[in-house]
Amino acid sequence: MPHDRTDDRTDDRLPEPAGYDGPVGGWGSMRGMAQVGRAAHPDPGVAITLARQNKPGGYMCSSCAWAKPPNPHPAEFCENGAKATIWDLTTETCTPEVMARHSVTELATWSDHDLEMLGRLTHPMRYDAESDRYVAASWDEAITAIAGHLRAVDPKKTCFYVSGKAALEPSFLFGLFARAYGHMNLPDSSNMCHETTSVGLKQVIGSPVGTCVLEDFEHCDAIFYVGQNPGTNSPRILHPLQKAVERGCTIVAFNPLREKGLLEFTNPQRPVQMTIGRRTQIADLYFQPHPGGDIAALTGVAKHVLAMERDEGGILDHDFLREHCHGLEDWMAWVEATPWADLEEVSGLSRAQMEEAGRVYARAKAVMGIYGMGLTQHVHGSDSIGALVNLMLLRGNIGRKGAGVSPVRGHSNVQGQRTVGITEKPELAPHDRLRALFDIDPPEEVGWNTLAFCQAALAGEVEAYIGLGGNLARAVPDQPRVMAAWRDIPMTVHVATRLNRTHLAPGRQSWLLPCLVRAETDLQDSGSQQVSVEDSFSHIYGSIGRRDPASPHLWSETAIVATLADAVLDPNPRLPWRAWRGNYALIRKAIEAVWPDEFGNYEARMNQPGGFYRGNPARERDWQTETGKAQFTIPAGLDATGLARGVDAPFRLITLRSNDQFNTTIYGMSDRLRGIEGRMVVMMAPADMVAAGLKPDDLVALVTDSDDGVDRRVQGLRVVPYDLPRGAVAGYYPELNVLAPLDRHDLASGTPAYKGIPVRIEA
Ligand SMILES: Nc1nc2c(c(=O)[nH]1)N[C@H]1C(S)=C(S)[C@@H](COP(=O)(O)OP(=O)(O)OC[C@H]3O[C@@H](n4cnc5c(=O)[nH]c(N)nc54)[C@H](O)[C@@H]3O)O[C@H]1N2
Ligand SMILES: Nc1nc2c(c(=O)[nH]1)N[C@H]1C(S)=C(S)[C@@H](COP(=O)(O)OP(=O)(O)OC[C@H]3O[C@@H](n4cnc5c(=O)[nH]c(N)nc54)[C@H](O)[C@@H]3O)O[C@H]1N2
Ligand SMILES: [Mo]
Repeated sequence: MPHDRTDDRTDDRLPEPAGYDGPVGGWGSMRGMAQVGRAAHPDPGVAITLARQNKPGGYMCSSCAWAKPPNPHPAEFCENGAKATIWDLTTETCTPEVMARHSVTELATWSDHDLEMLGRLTHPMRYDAESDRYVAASWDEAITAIAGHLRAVDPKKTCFYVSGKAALEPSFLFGLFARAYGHMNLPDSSNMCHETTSVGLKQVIGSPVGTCVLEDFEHCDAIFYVGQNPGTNSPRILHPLQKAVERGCTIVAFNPLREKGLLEFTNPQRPVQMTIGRRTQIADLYFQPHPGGDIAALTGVAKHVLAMERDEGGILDHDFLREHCHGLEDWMAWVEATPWADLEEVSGLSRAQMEEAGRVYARAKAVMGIYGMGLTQHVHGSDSIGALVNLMLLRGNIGRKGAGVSPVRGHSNVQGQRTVGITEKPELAPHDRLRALFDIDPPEEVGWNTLAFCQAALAGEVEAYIGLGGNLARAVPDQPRVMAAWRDIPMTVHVATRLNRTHLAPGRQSWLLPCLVRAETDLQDSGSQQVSVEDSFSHIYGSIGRRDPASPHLWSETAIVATLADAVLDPNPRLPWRAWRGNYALIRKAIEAVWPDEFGNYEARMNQPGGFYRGNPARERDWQTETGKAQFTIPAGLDATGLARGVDAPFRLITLRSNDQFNTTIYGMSDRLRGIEGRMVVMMAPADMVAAGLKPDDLVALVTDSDDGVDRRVQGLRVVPYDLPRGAVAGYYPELNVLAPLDRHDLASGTPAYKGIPVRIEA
């Protein structure tokens, strides 16, 4: 039977869960920005950049991938977008002199926060094994050495990684360079993130990306909000959510943790609210499933919708189901055969709760399904997306106004990188057109994604790694094992803005290539350059930087990629790397030539207010699936963790983000919205603490429950009582990446199961 948590909440013998009394926006968010501002010592011009942030003709925030509305607020940025800009525009510099003072072995003992606090990288640097230090080098030296190595090794044993920040122009060139050179080993940060969407959503509706646009928020009557934390990870979504709520839209949240952003919000853009402190309650219904309980929970909701159809009729959209869907009968038979007791046991919700959500769903004319990492980062993540889509299909909630599925993307251009060819799968890139346009011969076998690359590194099969941003050896599962293997890679190259832990596992030859951030002026032969990015709603925007670069030695990502490609590849007049480097409009012309339908009139349209929409067939109910229809899914298992209750480890660990970090970039130690200070913590249900004889602030170790012989443990974690279901524990990424086994991942897409890790607690 599901555990009734209301008893816990009223039981005053239990420790009081941590929490935050203030609202999400409002003055608290202002203070959060100011703290990072003080610590990061930004350039005084940062205020001007913030005023232009996310507006036409301005600079597009490099933090999350939320939309940039056509009619922006006076200050169209959030607490965490401001932090990202302030962080990028620090006046602190990590020069060769600074690096001369610390060996790499010493730096490896520093925290992630302290490493990045050294400031912006200013010079190209080479790792010198003898002194165990990074030392200054010239660009010429770096390019010559890197190109020499690449020309000497088997391209199929090299890897070009992209973290989701790099804009469309450098990403397109990077993918083209890889294919011309001879490989498709193009892992992307999205392999750890929304790859589940790229594969799982594609399977069921034929689209690897969401079907919603910003206007849908003005027309929906209900939003099912599953496994995403808007207050921290996409705060600007709170504006349309707030407006929707004020219009009468019902928000139904599914999240094991009570997340402040989903509970209430004060809009810092509305001065009246700021002064009188009026808060909008966001979620009307807040359900706390077990980690991995969503397949069962959403199936329970659907089961009730089917029951309502039987009892009342007129609930299902029969025309839509007949014309547009495949697999309904089989799926219905499976739902009928799945007992409520199983759905309750696995989801952790009561039948009454699932029925309540079912009634909201059935009464709403248009429903949006919004989701994030709580759905994607599971062993059955793709099936979890399938379960959400099953529910949406019942009433034709895909492909019409105010309805649809909306994955909230991570990095600011992570979706766009896929659009312009960053993929290890040949069928996802138009190779025929690439052949015809550029006279190259792209390989036709599948390359490495992040998982395959880690496995290749562990097997000692990698000859060279180039990272266009990111902190890959810190972000992956089984982090210490993978990091140790990196040191054996013959050459590692990092295009980066700040020092991070991956740089401290230098390969036998290793280079740091410092680049501009998006807010900085990018001057090339033809003048100051723009770049462009794509958001979660498939809208593409131009972005221009106007701050002075942190150092005169910085190159843009585009210049670095183009120069390297030019040095590595044999001359080919169809690949004018130097001209591309000199004028990014020519790169956009090339992108337009490859994808004319999506990018027609690119140059002119990217600067229009709200950017331009590249279209999505599923939004028009054109289903590019195997059957040509939207597909009902019967999941491989009811429990998305793939674990068995009562048999596997007693606790399921969720690793997630605090309000003071952007992935592995740690701005500070305070998780304001959860009322938690410090990062080495484990959040636990008060009743579980009592059952285990633990008190707040006790120190414990988490140990992964696995039988593969690897000892995965993290010690010194402070116990924090928190409002989450019994049996669930939570803590911060990347400190807990030690605990995630590499071989636990979404079965369809390889996305690591960073949520629902089986763990034990030891004193
Ligand atoms: N400020 C800031 N913004 C960011 C980032 C950042 O680090 N900082 N990172 C960016 C990136 S790359 C990404 S991908 C996104 C990530 O944004 P999110 O998708 O919000 O990612 P997480 O912080 O991992 O939080 C996942 C949420 O899912 C919940 N959850 C965990 N397990 C389950 C489950 O089994 N079921 C359900 N229903 N919920 C669950 C957690 O409690 C948490 O609220 O944010 C992007 N934006
Ligand atoms: N346990 C656990 N692990 C996770 C996750 C989780 O929820 N739990 N989430 C996963 C997810 S969703 C993601 S997306 C990955 C993130 O993985 P990555 O994208 O690889 O990591 P980031 O922390 O975003 O990378 C930060 C580094 O990027 C560099 N950088 C910053 N800005 C720029 C720039 O403008 N240009 C260039 N060239 N470099 C720049 C800086 O050097 C900085 O140190 O982590 C994954 N790992
Ligand atoms: Mo992500």
